[in-house]
Amino acid sequence: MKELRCIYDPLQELMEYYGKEKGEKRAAVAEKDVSIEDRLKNRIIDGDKIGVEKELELALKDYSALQIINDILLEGMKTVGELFGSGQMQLPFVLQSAECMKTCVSYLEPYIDKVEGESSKGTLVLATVKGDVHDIGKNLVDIILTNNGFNVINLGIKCSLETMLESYKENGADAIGMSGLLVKSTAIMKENLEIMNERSIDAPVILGGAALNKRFVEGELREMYNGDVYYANDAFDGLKFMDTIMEYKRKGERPKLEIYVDPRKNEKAEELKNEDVIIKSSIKHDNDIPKPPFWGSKIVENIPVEKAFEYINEIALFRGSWNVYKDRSKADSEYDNLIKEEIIPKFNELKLQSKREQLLSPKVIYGYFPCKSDGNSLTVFKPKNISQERLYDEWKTDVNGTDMEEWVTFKFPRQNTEKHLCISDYFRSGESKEYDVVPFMIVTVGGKATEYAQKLYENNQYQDYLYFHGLSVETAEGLAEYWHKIVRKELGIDKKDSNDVQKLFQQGYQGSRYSFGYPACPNLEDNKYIFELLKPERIGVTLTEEWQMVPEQTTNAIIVHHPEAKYFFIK
Ligand code: B1M
Repeated sequence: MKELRCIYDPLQELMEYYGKEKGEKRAAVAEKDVSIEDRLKNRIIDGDKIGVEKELELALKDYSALQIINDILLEGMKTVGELFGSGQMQLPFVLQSAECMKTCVSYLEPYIDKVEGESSKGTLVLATVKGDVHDIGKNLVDIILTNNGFNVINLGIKCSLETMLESYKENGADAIGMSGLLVKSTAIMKENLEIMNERSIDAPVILGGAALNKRFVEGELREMYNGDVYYANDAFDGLKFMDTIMEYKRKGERPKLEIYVDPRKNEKAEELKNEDVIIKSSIKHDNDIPKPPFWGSKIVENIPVEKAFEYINEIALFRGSWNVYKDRSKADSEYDNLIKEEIIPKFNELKLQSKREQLLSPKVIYGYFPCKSDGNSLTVFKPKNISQERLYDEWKTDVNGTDMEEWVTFKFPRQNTEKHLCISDYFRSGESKEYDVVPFMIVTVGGKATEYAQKLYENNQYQDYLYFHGLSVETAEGLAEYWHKIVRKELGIDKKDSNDVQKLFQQGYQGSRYSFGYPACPNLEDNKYIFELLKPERIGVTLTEEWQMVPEQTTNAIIVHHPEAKYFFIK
């Protein structure tokens, strides 16, 4: 029996590991001594869906389908939420519970008596806002809410406010959930709330996503929006706020929500006073300019996916994407065992599957370009009168002996505190006789990866979805790390490269790789200039109207060879 379980559901083992004490106790108690209610509840907590139909059949003798869902299974999900909230349960296992819940509900659905009426606890219209292609955050919210008894109308990505409002009205929904990964998306959310104000729509709104914070949502937005607006840090916050919204709806009242006041507000005002003072950094220009192997750009395909795997940052994957953290209440050794016995094997299994089924196909487009800086700007040059066809290829020319013209100019922000750094400072200025060299790259593993992740989600394979999606995006980042290494080698500046891959993640090399949208060059719109320089449509990468790249498993960078270049923040 145990072997059968392993075939169908290998992670059952992990649940046993994870809930050791509970598991041991249960093993000691014969099945017949545990009530059917507790058995079902435990099934949900353990995420153990194999063969659950038998228990559901048994329960149907005493309860209606709706009673089973609302009074037994949802109680189990409530415990799951509490375990997650207290840090005792990790996200992949929450998703396993949600999968079990989904299996039970699908089994019970035909038994739900139509006259029992609306079975959901409330309805949320959920979408990723205009211009933003980020799917997974919103989908996790959908999974958690749906499997906790709410009806979620998931409108997908890049969703206009019009579509959300139409759906809200049409479905008589109780709230709107907006999600977004980008800083720009936070501005779109604000704009959406302003439009809703203008139209006297005061639907409760829940906002979530990487670039948001409580200060912005429950301070600034709560102050301006005529309805109620909540900041959800994670999917369970979304659940909590839906419960609040429904509770007040039943009472026919509005909650008294406090406006969040930022305790650092005055400090910030002080900082801003200095904003106009521009002082240059003291970056020296006595470094050698490396000689690139070619000028112009080049496409590289057929890169073995294992090369990108070698440069995956496991901490970013396990903790960041898979959300597997060390629980404060457990010993380090338990977490280490979990990583060693379950997470690493999962990682290895997924890498093999991805290679076997060719789910990830690394592609790179990169190039070396002549450039000169001027204050905060960096101008990239191209040979005069070059044809479009030759422009997007290797130029086979010595740029210092050729007539060149300006092509693209980046304007970078400068730190107004600390060292007054600006990316352009790392390059030779216009006064220099020689051109400096700036490499740019766009790397992707996407396309099929996006489709496969979507398929897992649609098949309700929630845990696999989280695992695969995480692997795919971190492989894109690994590919960028790997290609940055190639560029250092080609430029002959790889002498300082650490042999320890872990140290590469902390910039154990000469120079720096900056991605647009990150703190040293926060302007995501500059992606359009990289697109002009590299034309990545040639490897299937496109740009949305809000400057995000499709497929999502894609990243880009400007590479700086200067020995003093390291990451820095523009506040
Ligand atoms: Co990058 N990235 N990235 N990235 N990336 C961010 C988003 C960024 C915030 C990092 C930073 O600056 N510190 C930054 C955006 C800032 C900006 O807009 N300027 C950024 C950038 C700049 C970029 C690129 C543009 C860099 C470049 O190449 N120039 C590039 C863009 C890619 C593209 O256009 N396709 C890029 C690339 C990548 C990778 C491919 C390497 C990878 C995958 C991206 C992806 O998943 N699409 C990646 C990653 C992994 C991140 C971080 C580290 C993690 C994002 C993530 O997947 N989180 C991120 C920084 C961070 O968040 N710490 C960052 C996991 C996901 C499940 O969480 O979506 O937040 P999240 O959803 C949560 C909650 O927020 C909440 O519940 C969810 C589940 O708990 N929630 C809701 C979300 N929506 C909700 C709605 C609700 C309720 C709750 O309503 C009811």
